[in-house]
This record gives sequence, structure tokens and C-alpha cells, in this order.
Amino acid sequence: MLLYAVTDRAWTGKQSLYEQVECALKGGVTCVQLREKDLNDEDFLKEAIEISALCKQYGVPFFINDNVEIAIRCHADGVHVGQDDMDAGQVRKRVGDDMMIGVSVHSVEEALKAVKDGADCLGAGAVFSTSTKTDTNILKKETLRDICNTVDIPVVAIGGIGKSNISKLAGTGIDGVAMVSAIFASNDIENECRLLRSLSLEMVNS
Ligand code: TZP
Ligand code: MG
Repeated sequence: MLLYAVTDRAWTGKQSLYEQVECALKGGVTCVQLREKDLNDEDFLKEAIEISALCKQYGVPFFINDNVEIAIRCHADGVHVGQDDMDAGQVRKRVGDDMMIGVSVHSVEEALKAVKDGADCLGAGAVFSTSTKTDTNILKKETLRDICNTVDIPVVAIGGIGKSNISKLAGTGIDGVAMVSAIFASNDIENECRLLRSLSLEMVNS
């Protein structure tokens, strides 16, 4: 959970998403979430099967965002749901005990409910302002700290994180950082991830 890459095809072109994810894996990301907001199910599943196999080669857990059925069909390691998606308790019933469930939370209450519903990890944010997701508010650092102090499952911060501000998250108790644009908008994803990984490690250990 140290360096969690969340995909976005907005910056594909020179490279396909598959190639971008491979660069991220070579650079040392420790988790990959395939986040597709506009793809039809057939293309989403095809891509999920390919990227799932790629992540397996690198021994890195692979999550699907939102779409529980695609997660089941591609044998993902996990599925990540937001507060507006299928309720985590329902997801647990659908996927059984073997698949990890990640849940987006914005408060201690949501975090506690997610744990009760069977979540394995939490994404908390947005910790900084971001243009990648528009329907999100800034989560106070104190709230992030409270969430981390309250639950005993891994918590990953998300939203507007990049190399210039990772260190500001030190002391919050998070287990790692999730990023979209800092990784996928980079012109050199592999080296960027190498740097982000070492900064993340420094942050969680400080
Ligand atoms: N959830 C909360 S903020 C966010 C998501 C998916 C977007 C994060 O994107 P970026 O580019 O790392 O700010
Ligand atoms: Mg969602």
C-alpha cells in the first residue's frame, strides 16, 4: 500500500495504459487500481484481464475501481468502492472472503462503517486540492490522523499528492499514498515512481 497507482487514461497516447502501468510497476509501485469511468464493460474486462496478468508478473496487488462484476470476472485481488458505489457490506456478500475490499472514506464514521462492513483497506481524501476528481472536498489533516488512529486496517491518502507535498503527510499514520496524475501524467513514469516510492517510504517512516 506504500505507493498505490490509480489509473487514468487521460494521459495515454504516446504510450498505451498497459505500457504506462508496466512503467509504474518497473518504477516500484506497490498496488495498482484500474479506474475506468467511461469504458464499456467488454473493453473494461479485456483490459482488466491484461493488466491483472501484468500486475501478477510483478507480484503487485491489482484492484478494480467500482465495478464488482469486472473484479470478479478478471480475478482481481481487490475491488475499491466509494461512498456512492455499492455498499461495502453488499460487496462483501457478492465477492466472498477471498477478495480484498477498499473503501473511500472522508470521516471517522465512514471509516468505522467500512471496517464493520468488511473493508480490508481505506482510501482517505482528497488530502490536497486536485483537478483529477471534481466532486471531492479537502480532508483535514486532523481527520486523516483520527481515521488512522481509529482503524487497524491500512489507510492510504489520496488527492493532489505529488513529490512536492508527500512529506506534509508525515505523522498522520497513513500506510501509503495513492496517486493518479503524479504518476500517469509524467513523461517518465518509471523514474517518477522510483522517486515517489523513496519519498513515500521516507514519509511513512518519519
Ligand atoms: N479520490 C479522491 S481524490 C482522487 C480520487 C480518485 C483523485 C486523485 O487524483 P490525483 O491526480 O492524484 O490528484
Ligand atoms: Mg467510485
